[in-house]
Amino acid sequence: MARSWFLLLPFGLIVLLGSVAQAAVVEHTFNVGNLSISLCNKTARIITAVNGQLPGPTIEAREGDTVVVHLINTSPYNMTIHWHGIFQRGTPWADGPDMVTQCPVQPGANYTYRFNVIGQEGTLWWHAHISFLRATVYGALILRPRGGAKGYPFPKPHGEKTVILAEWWNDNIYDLERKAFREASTLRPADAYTINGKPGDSYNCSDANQTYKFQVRHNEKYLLRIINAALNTPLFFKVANHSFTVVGADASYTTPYETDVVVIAPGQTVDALMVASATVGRYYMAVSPYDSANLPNPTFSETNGTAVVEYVGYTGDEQPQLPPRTEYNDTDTAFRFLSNLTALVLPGKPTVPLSIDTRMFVTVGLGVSDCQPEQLQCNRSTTHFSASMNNASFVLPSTVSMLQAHYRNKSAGVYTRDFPDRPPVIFDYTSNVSDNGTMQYTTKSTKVKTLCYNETVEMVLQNTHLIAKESHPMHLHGFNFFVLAQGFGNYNETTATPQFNLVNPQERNTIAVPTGGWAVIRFVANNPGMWFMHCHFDAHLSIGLAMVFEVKDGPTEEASVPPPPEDLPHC
Ligand SMILES: *[C@@H]1O[C@H](CO)[C@@H](O)[C@H](O)[C@H]1NC(C)=O
Ligand SMILES: *[C@@H]1O[C@H](CO)[C@@H](O)[C@H](O)[C@H]1NC(C)=O
Ligand SMILES: *[C@@H]1O[C@H](CO)[C@@H](O)[C@H](O)[C@H]1NC(C)=O
Ligand SMILES: *[C@@H]1O[C@H](CO)[C@@H](O)[C@H](O)[C@H]1NC(C)=O
Ligand SMILES: *[C@@H]1O[C@H](CO)[C@@H](O)[C@H](O)[C@H]1NC(C)=O
Ligand SMILES: *[C@@H]1O[C@H](CO)[C@@H](O)[C@H](O)[C@H]1NC(C)=O
Ligand SMILES: *[C@@H]1O[C@H](CO)[C@@H](O)[C@H](O)[C@H]1NC(C)=O
Ligand SMILES: *[C@@H]1O[C@H](CO)[C@@H](O)[C@H](O)[C@H]1NC(C)=O
Ligand SMILES: *[C@@H]1O[C@H](CO)[C@@H](O)[C@H](O)[C@H]1NC(C)=O
Ligand SMILES: *[C@@H]1O[C@H](CO)[C@@H](O)[C@H](O)[C@H]1NC(C)=O
Ligand SMILES: *[C@@H]1O[C@H](CO)[C@@H](O)[C@H](O)[C@H]1NC(C)=O
Ligand SMILES: *[C@@H]1O[C@H](CO)[C@@H](O)[C@H](O)[C@H]1NC(C)=O
Ligand SMILES: [Cu+2]
Repeated sequence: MARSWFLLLPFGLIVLLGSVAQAAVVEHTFNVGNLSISLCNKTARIITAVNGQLPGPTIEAREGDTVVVHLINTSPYNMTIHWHGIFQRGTPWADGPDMVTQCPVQPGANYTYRFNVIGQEGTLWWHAHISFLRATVYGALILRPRGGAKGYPFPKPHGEKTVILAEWWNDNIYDLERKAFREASTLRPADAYTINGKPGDSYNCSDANQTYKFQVRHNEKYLLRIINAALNTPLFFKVANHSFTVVGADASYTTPYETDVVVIAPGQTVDALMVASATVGRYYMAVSPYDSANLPNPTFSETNGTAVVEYVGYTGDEQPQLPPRTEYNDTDTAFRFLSNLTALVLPGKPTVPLSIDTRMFVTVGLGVSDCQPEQLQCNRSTTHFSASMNNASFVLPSTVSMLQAHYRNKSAGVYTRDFPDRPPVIFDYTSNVSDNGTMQYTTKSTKVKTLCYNETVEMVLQNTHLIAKESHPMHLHGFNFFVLAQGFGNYNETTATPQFNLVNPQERNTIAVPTGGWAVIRFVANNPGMWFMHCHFDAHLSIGLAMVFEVKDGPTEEASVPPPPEDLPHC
């Protein structure tokens, strides 16, 4: 336990809570395999799922616990699991992204993920981090305070409800992805949005089993743990006749924020209190898409997913009420919600770094590139989509994981240390053409940004408008970051700096960079390893909207990448 004690020290939070609760080991076996399911279709089909469940099992732990998950892959596909939002300090081999921190667990093989939950409380989740299989391989990861629910920085709710939002395709998602890759085409929109694995009855699914039901008691207060597990779609979330008090996001407590709509991008979580204060009855909970591209003919599914909130004691059979619809292109509502959250400042919690060692300005967006050799059905006479950060379009290595190459000090042929701090060309990022095309044409590479242990980083994320402007949900592995400011248009340091929130900026692991706009984030590189940063739209990640931070070892053994676990999969 020597390592754990060292890791505890920087976190005054734990000292503050001063609980005598024993740290426990939370152990699960995840059998990833075929599940035959009939969802919104009388004909059953086979999906990939954990322990035959959709969503997969919920992991519940307390701050300070150790989580151990034995992954047994009986599916036909290569598999890895990512523990989204967990810092993995001291356990970088357990992070999970395919070919970044590990080779995949091949069909018939197994691997044990082991990590400690240190200094984190709130709602996180886990999901497959290989191909598009997270469409059906996902679940909640709930972190309670050491002393349990009485340790919340808000009055203990009467109950808690996990609300996992996702997208559902009627076809095999792996096959859809391979097809899109071979043809260099885009994935078609989902057939349904789901709440806790069920689409609800706005989709011609007459079967009552297709609607998830939440039971509540009149006047009781519930903590909703909302997770957006959708592959490609930010969502508006509402419950008819009810409003929310947001108390957390991405497992960081927030200043209580009152709202009747929650806006949540893929990869994000929101903890919100909801009082069952309406008339005893039945109400729809509904999710509908936020299409930040605001295209005249939206390419996404315009339907919405529903669940039912039913009051105990209600005996009627009226059709529940729907909440008022949020327009798919309502960027004002999205920005109001996403930009207004602030952190709940608690003694002992890390605060925003004020001195910066490394400043990066990173453009994020779409472009075009040549067909790759493996894209056999790619039409070579037409250009096709690519995505990039600072015009570098990321591809995964194929022979060894980046963390293995880093650990063995053998990066040659696996990655290069030249991820740029600036884009190659400065132009009007709100324009849909770059001055000479340089920012539109991208080439594939595996570039990392190397950081010294403990370096502080400020990154301006600037969305571009090339091909399309969109709100890209940028997710960083291994760290939370502080969001100092965000806005629309081109980032202007002179006007943005005075807006920086250095007092109580929201802390997140995924930032929905405003569409056609920018966001400024800061983090401390106090976690040695290889940490993926990428758009949490799988449709963009797969075409290169990613980079990796290589964080060097610190001065002590505890601040160094440990040897890999014995069962780490080989390629
Ligand atoms: C799982 O389903 C696939 C079809 O999607 C099938 O080819 C395979 O044999 C099944 N595997 C098992 C173990 O049933
Ligand atoms: C339902 O499943 C059948 C058999 O797989 C398929 O032919 C049909 O298109 C599906 N219906 C929908 C609405 O996806
Ligand atoms: C996990 O894999 C190892 C090595 O192949 C094997 O010996 C072991 O039986 C497997 N365990 C399970 C539970 O499948
Ligand atoms: C439901 O089915 C009807 C008739 O088959 C069709 O017109 C309608 O578009 C369907 N609605 C949805 C949301 O799929
Ligand atoms: C609905 O679910 C229940 C319980 O799982 C099951 O007994 C019943 O057969 C299902 N109904 C249909 C139409 O699938
Ligand atoms: C959900 O979709 C239906 C149409 O299928 C629409 O009538 C309703 O307004 C939508 N509700 C929300 C909350 O978006
Ligand atoms: C949203 O789209 C509708 C048409 O689909 C359009 O009338 C409206 O102006 C758009 N709103 C914004 C804010 O662009
Ligand atoms: C939230 O942000 C918007 C700007 O987008 C601002 O107008 C509004 O007053 C802020 N406050 C609240 C409580 O929404
Ligand atoms: C585009 O402009 C940049 C400078 O603005 C220059 O470095 C680059 O070579 C130009 N590229 C092409 C293809 O003209
Ligand atoms: C890393 O930063 C922390 C907080 O500023 C400091 O306490 C620690 O001594 C630093 N460690 C190293 C090796 O610089
Ligand atoms: C940034 O804002 C300042 C103050 O409004 C203005 O003078 C300057 O021209 C702007 N810079 C750019 C590059 O637009
Ligand atoms: C599965 O992983 C192995 C090891 O990395 C790799 O050789 C193989 O090509 C992968 N299979 C697929 C279908 O991607
Ligand atoms: Cu994106």
